[in-house]
This record gives sequence, structure tokens and C-alpha cells, in this order.
Amino acid sequence: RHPEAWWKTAVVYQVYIRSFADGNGDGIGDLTGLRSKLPYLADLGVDAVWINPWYPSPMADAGYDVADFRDIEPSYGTLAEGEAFIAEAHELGIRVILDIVPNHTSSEHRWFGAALRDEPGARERYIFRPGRGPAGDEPPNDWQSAFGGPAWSRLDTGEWYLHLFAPAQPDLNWEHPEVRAEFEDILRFWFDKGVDGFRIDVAHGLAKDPALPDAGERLPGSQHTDPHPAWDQDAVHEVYRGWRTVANAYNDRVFVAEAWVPGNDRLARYLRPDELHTAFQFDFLRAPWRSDSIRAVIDDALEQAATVGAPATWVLSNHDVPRTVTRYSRSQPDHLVETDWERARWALEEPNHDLGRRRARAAALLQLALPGTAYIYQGEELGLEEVEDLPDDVRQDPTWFQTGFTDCGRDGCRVPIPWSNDAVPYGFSPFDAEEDTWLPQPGHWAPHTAEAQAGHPESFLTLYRRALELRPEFFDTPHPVEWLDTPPGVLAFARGAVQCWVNTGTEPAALPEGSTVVLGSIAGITGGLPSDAAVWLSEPGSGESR
Ligand code: TEU
Ligand code: CA
Repeated sequence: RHPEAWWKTAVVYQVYIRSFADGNGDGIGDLTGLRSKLPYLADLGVDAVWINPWYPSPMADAGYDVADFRDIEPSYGTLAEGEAFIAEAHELGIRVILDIVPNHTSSEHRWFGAALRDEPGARERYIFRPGRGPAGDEPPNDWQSAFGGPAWSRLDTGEWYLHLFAPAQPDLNWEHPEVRAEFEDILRFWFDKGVDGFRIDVAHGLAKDPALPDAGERLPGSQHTDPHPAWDQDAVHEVYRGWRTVANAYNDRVFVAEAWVPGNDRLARYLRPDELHTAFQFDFLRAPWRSDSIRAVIDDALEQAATVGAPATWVLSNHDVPRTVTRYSRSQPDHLVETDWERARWALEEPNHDLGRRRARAAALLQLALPGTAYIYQGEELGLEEVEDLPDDVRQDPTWFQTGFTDCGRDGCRVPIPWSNDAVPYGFSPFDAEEDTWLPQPGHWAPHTAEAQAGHPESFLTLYRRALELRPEFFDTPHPVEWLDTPPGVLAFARGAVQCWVNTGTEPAALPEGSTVVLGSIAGITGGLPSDAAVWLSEPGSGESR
């Protein structure tokens, strides 16, 4: 392995704690469950975990509504258990990245409570404004919540407060020095407990144009305009320069920005030696299964990595977007997709999950062969599909409510993980659990449990384990991506003496003569690469074959 900082080449596993593993039988994932699965994560071979918010929360947005940034949600466990988890993960060589949510707090955070009681100075920490119109009963401006509907709610007192997400997530005022000091202190609190880094929720939020002007016409089909006075404002960079100073006082800590800004140029402004170390590049998960689109996305990401000096990041899915298998299981458009539009288009087309799985396996080999950091969302390694037929009455995502039940939201990728056994809850909860899982699992997941896949040579899980085992030697190297000449529909590159080939087309592709297949997305690949498959190859005589 090259002697780079760990986070430049890490494989990071995203744990959506609520749905990972339930230790006490209340149907909700927790720290006992997570700790019991640490050996699984070590076997899988990941370098780090990123845990979605685990702080006390009323769960209006599955924990992204934080009531106390210095504690742990009681239904997940205690602070002491969190510390034990960090220590146990470290013993197994797994780093721990937490999720910090600086754009907003829960409406049940003590600061918002003080604001509601109109304690002196308390409203200044949030964004309160009088309404418009003669009676002040229209919102202060035209901003829309990312989940649908206006971004303002009105209190009994007649004043309005801003929430770019759910009404239970009031936006903080980042011009306020107390807000800045508080978050730097929260970072230190967790760094002192040994946490290795933070994923920064909506890192392009926080700073708003102080005049709070109308945003104007929205982009076609989107919630946003570009530019938008609530997003990607220059003032946010000063916040991160402060955060970087905090992180630099510790060894080897990392920030990864979640910033849905249009294009890598805009993202690059966050990735500076005095700001954030890395950021998710989401174009990979927005690319259709087409060699030309995928190659363009890879080139763009690598170009940015070279210019900015931050590693490229490869994300196939997360807890906000439809699962990879399902994304690839329908006809593929010829352009990058907006993930929330996809759900609407998909209602019109039956998924072919076998096809989706075949492509997702190939995509995994591609992802793990690229230079930089790779993120795996829990269940991706099991080949889980989006659960699209959740009953309406179990849906919890505020998107579902705030769009007036027109966008079914993100619950379908958040269904509890199937670990073992033939029936629900598939070992997610203990066998004598008192409660159903917080979202119901499908009745047909028995073949997809981790246990069913564990010893199976052709399973998804085995493919991931094998790929992660081989990655350090084969692809975690300083060799750059060198594209190879390929027929249409085929994507292939060399990195030193090893190659990755992906066939998104309909015809089989000839592989280089004399090369050795190191790992294939499907079994039995020899001379030709079938449609929707991928291989890792070593060149003849390179001595790297296995
Ligand atoms: O998501 C940020 C965000 O911009 C989302 O609205 C995203 O565009 C959408 O989910 C795509 O469908 C982060 C978290 O990842 C998300 O889970 C939270 O709901 C949100 O912030 C608010 O904290
Ligand atoms: Ca539990």
C-alpha cells in the first residue's frame, strides 16, 4: 500500500444504525447490535465505518433532527456503549466516522426550546422573520423545503422560522458566534473520544444570503435554483476553515462533505488544505448503466482529484437514494439522473432485479478498482433491492408527508438488514423480539441474508469479500487509470499491470489474449466478457495472477 493518509484510499462502510442490527428486540437497530456485527465488518474487510446520526432525536427525520449533539439516542444505547464501540472498532483496525448535522437542530434541542420561550438572545441562534403580506401570514420568502412545501413555518406569536428540511429541523443562524463556537466544541468532544472523522451533513448549507432574497424560478423539475441564496454561499467556507483548525490539532482526522452542488468545480471550493479533506462525488450514483456516461463521470472525478489534491470518492448509493440494484434494474436513460425524479419514472416500469443484481455486481468491481475512496452502503454487499412496495401507513420519511403523499420518499432503501434465518426479521432482531422491525422486511429475502450468502462461492457477499481482500494488492496502488481501447459499450482501464473491464453493452467483448482473470463479477469468465459483467485481469507475465 502506498504511504498516504488512510482516508485517501479507504473503503468506508455506511452504517444506517436504525436498520443495521437490533440487540434488544424493540425492532430498532442499536449499539448492542452494531457491536455484535463488528466481526462481520472486519471479515468484510472495510477500513472504516460511517455511522448515520446516533444522537438523541425525536426521529422526525430518522436522526437528522438532533436534540443533543453530545450524547447518544437512548433507543440506540448509552454514551458509554458508544465509547466502547469506538474502542472495539479500533481494536479491529476499523476507523469510526460520525455524522455531524450543522445546518439545523431538532425543534426539541434546548436552544430551540429557549427560542420558543423567547428567552433573551435565543431566537438569534435560528432564523426568525416576520411574514409577508398585510397580515404577515405569508412566508418571508419563496424558499422551498428540500422535502417539499415552504421552508418556513409560523409560530403562534405570528413569527416565522426557516427550515430547509422538515418543520422539526429549524435552521441555525451561522452568522451567530455562539453557533460557531458550539460546533467547534462538539467536534472536539467527539475527537477527544477517539472518533476519526465526520461526514458533514448538507455541507453546502449553513450560510445563507443575509438578505434572504426570493430564490426565483426553480430549475425545471428540481427543488432548487442555481445559484440559490440558501445553498453553497461563500460564507460557509469560513466555517470550515475554523473546523479544519480544530481537526488539525489531532492526528489523522478527516472531514467528508455531503454537498449536492452542481459539478466538481463547485465541490472543489470545499476541498482545500485549510478546509475539508474530502467530499462525496455523487455523479457516480447518478450515472446510468452506460459505458459512455460512466467513463465521463470517472474522467471528471479523476480530473478534479488531480487538480484539487483530494482523493476521488466513489459512491453507488446511500440512505437518501434508491438502491443500486433497483436503479440498474430498469431501462437506462442516456443522461445523469436526479434520484428523486427516478422514483416517479420507475412507477411506470417493472424492475428486473436479476438484471439489476448482475449490473450491481459489475459496478462493485468497477468501484473498487478505481483510485480513491469507496463508500459501501449497508446491504449493498448483500445485493439488496429497494423495497418499493412498503405499505403507505409504515412510511416515515418526511418527504412522503411534505409532498402530500406524491413522492414515496427514502424509506425503501432503509429497510432493516436481513442477517440470518428463513423468515422476518431474518435475525435483525433477536428471535424472541417483542416488536416488529421499524420498517417491514419483504417476505422473499431469505436468499439474501448474510448467513445464506456467507459460504456461497457465487454470492454477492463473497464477491465483495474477495474484492476487498484483493483490492490492497491490486488496486490500492499509486498507478493511475489508463483507458484501454474498447468497443462501444465496454469500459476498460489498466492500473499498472492489472486491468478492470466492464461490459455495459449487449454483445460479449473479447478480453486481452493471455491475461488471467483475477476476479469476475460472475463465475466462469474466460475468453470473453459477457454483457453486464466485469472482471479484474492481470496481464500475462506480470506475476500478479492468482
Ligand atoms: O441530505 C441532504 C439532502 O440534500 C437531501 O435532501 C437529499 O437531496 C435527498 O435526500 C435526496 O433524495 C442529508 C441527509 O443525508 C438526509 O438523510 C437528511 O434528511 C438531510 O440531510 C437533512 O438533514
Ligand atoms: Ca433495539
